[in-house]
Amino acid sequence: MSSTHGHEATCETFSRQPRDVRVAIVGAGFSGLGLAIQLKRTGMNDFVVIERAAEIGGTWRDNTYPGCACDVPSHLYSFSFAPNPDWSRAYSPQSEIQAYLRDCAARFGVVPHIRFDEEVIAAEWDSDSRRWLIITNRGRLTAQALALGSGPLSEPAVPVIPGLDGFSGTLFHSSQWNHAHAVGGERVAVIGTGASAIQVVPRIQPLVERLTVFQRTPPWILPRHDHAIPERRRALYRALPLTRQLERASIYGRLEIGVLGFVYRPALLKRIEALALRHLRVRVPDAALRAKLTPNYAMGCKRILLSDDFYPALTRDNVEVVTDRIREVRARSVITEDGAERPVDTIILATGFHVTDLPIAERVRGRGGLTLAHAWRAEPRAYLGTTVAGFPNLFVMIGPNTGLGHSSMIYMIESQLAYIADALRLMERKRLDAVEVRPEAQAEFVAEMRRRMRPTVWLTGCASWYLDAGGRNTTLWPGFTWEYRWRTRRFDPAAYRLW
Ligand code: N01
Repeated sequence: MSSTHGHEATCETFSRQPRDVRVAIVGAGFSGLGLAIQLKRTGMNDFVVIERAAEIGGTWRDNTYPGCACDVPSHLYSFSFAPNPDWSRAYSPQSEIQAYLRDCAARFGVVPHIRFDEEVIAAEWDSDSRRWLIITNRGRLTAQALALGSGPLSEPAVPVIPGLDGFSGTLFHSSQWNHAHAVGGERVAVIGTGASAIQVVPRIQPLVERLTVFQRTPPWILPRHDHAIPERRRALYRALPLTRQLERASIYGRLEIGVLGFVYRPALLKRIEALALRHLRVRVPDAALRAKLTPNYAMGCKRILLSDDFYPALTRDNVEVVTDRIREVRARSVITEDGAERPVDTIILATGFHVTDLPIAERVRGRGGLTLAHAWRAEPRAYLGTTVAGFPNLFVMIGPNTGLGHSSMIYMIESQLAYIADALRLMERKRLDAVEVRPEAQAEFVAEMRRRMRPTVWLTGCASWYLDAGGRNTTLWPGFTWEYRWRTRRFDPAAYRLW
């Protein structure tokens, strides 16, 4: 394993922290904090959360770009065990979600367990001691179980564009917004038209001199209908919690209907396509611009986006939508395949994340020293998206095939929390050192995922970050979320080697 840097300098701090714990959790975002809270609620205190940043929140800490907000209604995009009657809007802004997470961490007493500014450099399963040996930039610790809560949206994907390195203006990724730099009055390029870009563009358009949006694939966009939640309604939620629960249940039910179209009958989405096309027609009167923005693939194949202000922003005089491929970036301009050169002062990469090639997988070694990245070189695989053959006592939060395109990831995360906590309880009860999913149980699950993926809209021919390098959808859960909840309600020892 690689050596740590800065180890001596931080030895004193490190010596005050536990060297051996029952559970080490990587990341203090929704899933890592959720697991910490779950452990705390079930009376388990012997755990640490290793967080490389100085603050909690994961993707909701990192993404501070103008307009950043959730595209799932917040009454569902929150922990069921920590309801918040005070969400200010139907779709909460980033700052409110991060404040919510901070509040949850404090309320459930998990903050003292978090080791901030500490990054996992390597983690290796030691078969002799039957523990994970974890090396961080601050030293080393051992743990019986390792839970990866580092998430699929933590590593920005930087596109490979010739000359990008030599750009002499300002360049940053949407998830690393440069707040020290004001884009007002500048010529700005936004590369990408995904969930992040469509939130950024309407916010910066009124400020900049010229905005060039480089679009590779037009997204399907539906109206968002965001609105403030009036104080009297919030007061009702506070006074009568049942009303808030009903609101949550109704959002859940409404979104879950989408599964019928995404998974079972993609043809059903045709009706929704008509709504999206109408939205486009109403918002974009110019036929040439509309043609550029009209998707040529089945709706739902890529994530459906929600926005009321993206299309109107694109119709403004200072905005140009460019669909020609980018050929190269020069010191102060972007050149497209047709040879056109557009001068720019700032380039914003709204180009997404490393989702199916998680960098943390390079750092985790299971039995026999095999890295998770190596085990996943053909495709990411995990039983119930959570446990991996060859990696005892490893739990992957938001692992392969647990993602959603239609509803709240917090629901899936909570399903995993119950499963992991139950596994840990069983280990305690039966005095087990380790649990490791049987390869055949994992293979059966993977085969099931592949089979169930076949009729879905996600495999109808578009390129998307749902797909891995081999074109398989190893990202999404191909079914109703309540089925996943049911299957993870209890740890199932029959699928595991226990020792
Ligand atoms: O990233 P994306 P994102 N040249 O991968 C384009 C979540 N999220 O940051 O479609 C030119 O969706 C790429 O083009 P194409 C949510 O789960 C949630 O926007 O691949 N363009 C695409 O347009 C979301 O899905 C919220 O052809 C290039 C864009 O960049 C996920 O985060 C809010 C390119 C990337 O879109 C990621 O969203 C925001 C290149 N070389 C985000 N490479 C919520 O509200 C890529 N692109 C919960």
